[in-house]
Amino acid sequence: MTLNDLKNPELKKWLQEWIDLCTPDAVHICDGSQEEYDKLCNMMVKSGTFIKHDKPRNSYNCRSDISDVARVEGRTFICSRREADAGPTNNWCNPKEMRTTLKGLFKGCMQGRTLYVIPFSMGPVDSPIAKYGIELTDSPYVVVNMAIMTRVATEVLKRIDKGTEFVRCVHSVGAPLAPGQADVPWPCAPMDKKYITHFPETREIISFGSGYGGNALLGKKCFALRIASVQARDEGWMAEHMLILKLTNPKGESKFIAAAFPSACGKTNLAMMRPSLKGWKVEVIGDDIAWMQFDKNGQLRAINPEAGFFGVAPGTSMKSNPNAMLTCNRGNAIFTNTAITMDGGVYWEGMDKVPEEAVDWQRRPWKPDMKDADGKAIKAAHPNARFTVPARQCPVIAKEWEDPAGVPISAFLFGGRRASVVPLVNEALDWEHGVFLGATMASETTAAAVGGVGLLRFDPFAMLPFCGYHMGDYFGHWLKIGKVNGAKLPKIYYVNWFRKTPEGEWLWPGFGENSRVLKWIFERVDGKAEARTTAIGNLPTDDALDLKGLGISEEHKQMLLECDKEGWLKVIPEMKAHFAKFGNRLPKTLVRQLEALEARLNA
Ligand code: TSX
Ligand code: MN
Repeated sequence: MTLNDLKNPELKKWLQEWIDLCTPDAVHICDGSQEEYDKLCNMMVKSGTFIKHDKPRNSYNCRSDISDVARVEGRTFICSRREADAGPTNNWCNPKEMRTTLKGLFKGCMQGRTLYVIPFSMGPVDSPIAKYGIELTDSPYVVVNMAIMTRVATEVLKRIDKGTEFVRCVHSVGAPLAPGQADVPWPCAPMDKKYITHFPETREIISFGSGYGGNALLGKKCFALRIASVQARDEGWMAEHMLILKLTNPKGESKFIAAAFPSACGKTNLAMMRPSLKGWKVEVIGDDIAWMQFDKNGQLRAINPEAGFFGVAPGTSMKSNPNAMLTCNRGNAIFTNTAITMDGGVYWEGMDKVPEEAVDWQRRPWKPDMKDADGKAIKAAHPNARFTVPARQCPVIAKEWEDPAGVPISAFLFGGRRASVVPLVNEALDWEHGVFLGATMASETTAAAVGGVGLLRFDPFAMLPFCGYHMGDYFGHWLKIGKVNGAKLPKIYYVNWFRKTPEGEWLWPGFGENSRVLKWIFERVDGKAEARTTAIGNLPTDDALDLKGLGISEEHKQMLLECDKEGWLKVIPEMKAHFAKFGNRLPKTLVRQLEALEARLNA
């Protein structure tokens, strides 16, 4: 398809305005074909942006600029008309003012480059839950990553041309080339010129200056969470930062579970876990985002709007996540900011076998014993190094993963990293209590984080950096979902794989052993497994949790499954301070939930 084939005047006007502003040397409309993917990858190999791996097959390595390695929350903006609508946890900018700033930055920004037009679908093209977008970008790295992470297709552009609604996404690395100027492997703009901007009222995303992940692959965090959360609020559905897994018991009965965790809790690991319990099976639908709607029968159904995994590489190993490793080993992967071994393979910290020698993510020779000036071990891969791989090649991808109708959700899991107080698993007393659990999700801070060790960092619903509107209103939306007529509401659970003994030993083995917790949840949903109601929620009774063969002592089991009233009472003031941030947009229901919890703990 060419620009001349397009009929939709609004679409043509939008495209032409950006082409005129950015003045690229060429315009290429992407069709999402394998041919196009291979061509662009070869081009990037020639230009020095990509290095082809000898293994896995058909895979590439890419090293970013050392200043462009992660999402930049400080440069991320919600440009709603009213500041109050962005809420206290987002950066806000007046949309008119931001458009003026961006116009200045985008003027001539694609000189010497090609503008790629990427028509993409978030979700299976025929799904009623799916939505379309078009990303304009001057980054071929973005094109090939979008080809893995979304469904790029001419069919999508045809539908948009016929009038189907779409989200307008514009991206530039912000590094125009003067005539004759040589390019660099990873062009980008300095930090003070990076802008990741969202215009929720007009469903637009405009991103300048960064080529990395969530800043540049606009279908993911920008669209599927920030813009989609606003669409979901307005249209009565849910756009959540959740994995979706399929859990099958030894009888062959299956349930689908969606789960939200803050970062560093092993969300991708859980999504494709190998259960230790015999006869139980976990398969993956998605590892990051869930879009959910109630069907005619009041059943909540979820799709994974993505088509690939953009996973954190360091820490991923045959021990922590064999299925992610096998997905990567099947090839067709892009590795960003990992190290390269001397035999042309890939390496990152935590991988099972440490090579004697490698080239690190900054293209320097690397050996395992190398230390920096402070005596700290030099890492081969950047801690935020990533693999981009197609979901379809995961050995445990569920057969329903592209079902346009979505999968029926039976339970929501929330969680956090908590060394004390929070039990292994806790069932919400009802929907509103479950929303309270989601709204008070938190992890303990580590030494590296500001504020010191042991304080709570709240990340309600794991959505704090990803909600496109006021978080108080977002809590309200969850409460409203609980009142949908005829809705079959999923049960809600709070899990904590990270309990430690006072001596600092892990109390729970985690990983595949988490299937024991999933089994209890499965059976609770069926009204079978037993629980006792406590001040904080429903906890497994003494023998309800299957701990056979684990060798956990009675004392440790008590610690994992106790309601630590004193510990909880100490956390209440932190919860109150957390809630206070949302001012008068905090639903009164949640204030009442907190008061009721305090009263139950004091009873
Ligand atoms: O992903 C993790 N999960 C979920 C797995 C399905 N991790 C890694 C977190 C960082 C991303 C975990 N780490 C989990 C877990 O359940 N639990 C722990 C803590 C832990 C670490 C090591 C051990 C045990 C627990 N090792 C041994 O006991 C030998
Ligand atoms: Mn995520």
